Amino acid sequence: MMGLCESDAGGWTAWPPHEHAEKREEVYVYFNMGNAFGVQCFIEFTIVIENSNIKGESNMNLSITISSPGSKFAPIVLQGEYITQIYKAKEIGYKAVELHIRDPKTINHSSIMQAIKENNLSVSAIGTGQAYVDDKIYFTSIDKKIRSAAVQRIKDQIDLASKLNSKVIIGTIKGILPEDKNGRVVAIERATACLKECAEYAKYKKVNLVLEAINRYETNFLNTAKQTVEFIEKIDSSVIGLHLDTFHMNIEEKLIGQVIKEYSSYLAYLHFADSNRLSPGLGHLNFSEIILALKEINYNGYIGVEALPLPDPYSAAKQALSCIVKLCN
Ligand code: LER
Ligand code: MN
Repeated sequence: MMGLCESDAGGWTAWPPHEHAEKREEVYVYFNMGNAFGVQCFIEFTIVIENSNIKGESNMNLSITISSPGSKFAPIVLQGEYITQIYKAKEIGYKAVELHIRDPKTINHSSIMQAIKENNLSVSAIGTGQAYVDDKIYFTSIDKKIRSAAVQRIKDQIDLASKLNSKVIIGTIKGILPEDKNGRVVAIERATACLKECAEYAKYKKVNLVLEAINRYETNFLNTAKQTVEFIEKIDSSVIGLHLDTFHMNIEEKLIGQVIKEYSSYLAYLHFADSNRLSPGLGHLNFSEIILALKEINYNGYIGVEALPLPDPYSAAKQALSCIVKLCN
């Protein structure tokens, strides 16, 4: 689509309604904008992932979490406007990013894809927890409208993931369970139906979902690797894998390395944070044992650093990278 757009100074707008390369390529020429004029081009492209392995014998890939500002969800290392943070991730030395997005319909896909491409980065996964934390939508809700909104949100994330060639994390959006036994059974059935619908759509879009085990202080639904794997088996979809997070495992599991090995055939994604949710090496988790277990199972998926941005985002991101690279070598 092409357009000639007459406007005022600073008024970048085009008519008829445009979509910034969601479905078509577009070119606009802006004129009569004071002493400025502009040419704007949008072109659809898909990001092709190149493997970005940490040096050493292992085949592990490290990714850093990024989210837009203003979310109540705290353990994200790089917070702020996506494009700036993408450049920062590259500058610090990461080859992949994990993007936490509240609602993909409210962000500019093309400019994010452009920044990812310019920096030769991969997108390991899209984090979806903000939908639960900030918008209160989740799969176990008693309210059909809330459940449908949660499913639709994940479908929108799947659409974006198919362009970014990334996975979609199903974490806190799965929700919580009521206390009574019957209520729990019904809530699990609701979550099952929601996840099945998302999985079917993901399969159609050739996107993989990863289901995260989260500790008991954040949810009472799927806390351990065992519970999560049993649920994955029940859903019975080829596109859902197990997502483990060392911070949650430290609370829920007896031996982290052993659990990684036990469920290796399901393991599709990892979050790394230390016992205190700081970057690896700043708490008391035994990351050499964890890396050893990952090497033993020949894990070749991504490890997303999902840690608090402390003492500051730059130091937290650097600390995680140097700690893990050192342990992998
Ligand atoms: C929640 O604590 C968490 O670990 C996130 O990855 C959830 O999406
Ligand atoms: Mn996590």
